Amino acid sequence: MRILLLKPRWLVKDGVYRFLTHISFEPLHLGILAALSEGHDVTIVDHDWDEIPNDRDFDLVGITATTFSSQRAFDLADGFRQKGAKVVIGGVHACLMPEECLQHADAIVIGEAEYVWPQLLKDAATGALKPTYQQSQPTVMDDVPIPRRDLFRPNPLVGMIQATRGCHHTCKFCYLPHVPWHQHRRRSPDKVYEELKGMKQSIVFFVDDNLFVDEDYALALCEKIAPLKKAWSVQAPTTITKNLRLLRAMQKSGCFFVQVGFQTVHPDSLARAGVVQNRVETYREVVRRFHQHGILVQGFFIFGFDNEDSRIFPTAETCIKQMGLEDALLYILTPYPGTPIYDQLKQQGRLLAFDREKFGWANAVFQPARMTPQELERGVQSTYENLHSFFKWQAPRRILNPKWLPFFLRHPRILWVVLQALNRRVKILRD
Ligand code: B12
Ligand code: SF4
Repeated sequence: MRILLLKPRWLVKDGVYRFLTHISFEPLHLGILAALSEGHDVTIVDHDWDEIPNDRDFDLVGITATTFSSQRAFDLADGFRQKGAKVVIGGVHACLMPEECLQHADAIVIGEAEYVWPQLLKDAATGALKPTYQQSQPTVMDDVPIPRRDLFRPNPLVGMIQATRGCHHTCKFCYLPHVPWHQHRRRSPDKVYEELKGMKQSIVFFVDDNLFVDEDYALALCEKIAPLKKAWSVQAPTTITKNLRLLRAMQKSGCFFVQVGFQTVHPDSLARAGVVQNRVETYREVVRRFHQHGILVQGFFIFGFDNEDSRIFPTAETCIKQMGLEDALLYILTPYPGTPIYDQLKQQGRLLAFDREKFGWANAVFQPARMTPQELERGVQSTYENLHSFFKWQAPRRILNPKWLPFFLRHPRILWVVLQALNRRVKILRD
């Protein structure tokens, strides 16, 4: 069969990530599906960077959908079905809203795909597609094939890789704790080493939900990959900074940058969000310990919890400035179907009807308890602007610091991305 695997556009104009035009994130999910499609003619298209191949015919089109890209996924699915292709939708949105996805697809895959995709292909080839496919058990990580990176557009700067899936935390805004495949699963360090060795990029980003659930595993992984001398980055929880041995191993193996989900600077918000692993009073120390080990830190912060009024913005700004971070990404709480926060807001009649493009954590899609939606958006926008100039003035000191200058000189393209980030303009407010 001629198969098209398609990722709809993610990046939005003036969005938080728009400045990352020099990093084309590799669509790992599509690369994995391609690796499981032996014997078929497979094309991968990432609409953030590639054109939709409307001039070609395909027998089967597989589309990955997140909540915020779901409308674009449906439009593409409808178009391909009109042209006669069979369409399969998978990805996080297919597991959160299967019925909705089925209205635009001949079949959907709920959750992980490793064990059902080969059967789905056989069914498609014989005209016997079933509407729904779902694995009876979570994927064993050593069964995940190496993604077909040869089908990705050339991406010399940053490669993506996954060592683990799942997370043991229960943040109330996250869908992961509520799906059957949430438990933490690990690939053997040997397999990760082999995949990493085959990647041509010298900088890699681990896309794991939470690589550090088992700190002994994380330590073993760092020790295994250290000889490859890759520079790597990952999302990391605040809790690992208690483990100095692990931090040292991360440093020695090339970790240069972590994104940390501090989530909020307000203890009441942490409690409401179910983020039991964070303590506001430790934030400065958390950043300091990463820095001690040569690791740069970007913080994630969410605004809009029910205890917050507009005083949260100056409080957060002051706290974030004192933390010593290199950068911060600010998000507006976004209730995704399948999360307790969504259920609560729905029950209270506080969900506002908005198109799916607004579900990218940059718009108020619900009625906040102590602010208007506009106050919430304006507050995040102005905090962004204030912090942006703060980080911009701090950056030269960091870049020229003897701890990090050699790294930037070795990786001038990363320096270029940092400079782009410093010039980014984030637009939260609605047009
Ligand atoms: C890397 C990443 C990013 C990167 C880039 C991603 C990219 N363009 O490729 C960046 C940093 C840019 C990013 C940004 C955002 N992200 Co993000 N990101 C991820 C992350 C960590 C990894 C994605 C990945 O590669 N996974 C590895 C693959 C192999 O796993 P998978 O996608 O689950 O695929 C499996 C199955 O789902 C299935 N499958 C998937 N697609 C398909 C398609 C078909 C046809 C089939 C059959 C099966 C199938 O098969 C795969 C193998 O089993 C995920 C979390 C995660 N660990 O998945 C979040 C995640 C996708 N991001 C999310 C969000 C919300 C965002 C942001 C909106 C904000 C934020 N909070 O970060 C922004 C949006 C950007 C924008 N609009 O400007 C959410 C989406 C939730 C939702 N309901 O839609 C996730 C799930 C995180 C979470 N826990 O909530 N992100
Ligand atoms: S730590 Fe991250 S992945 Fe784990 S439940 Fe919380 S938000 Fe989800």
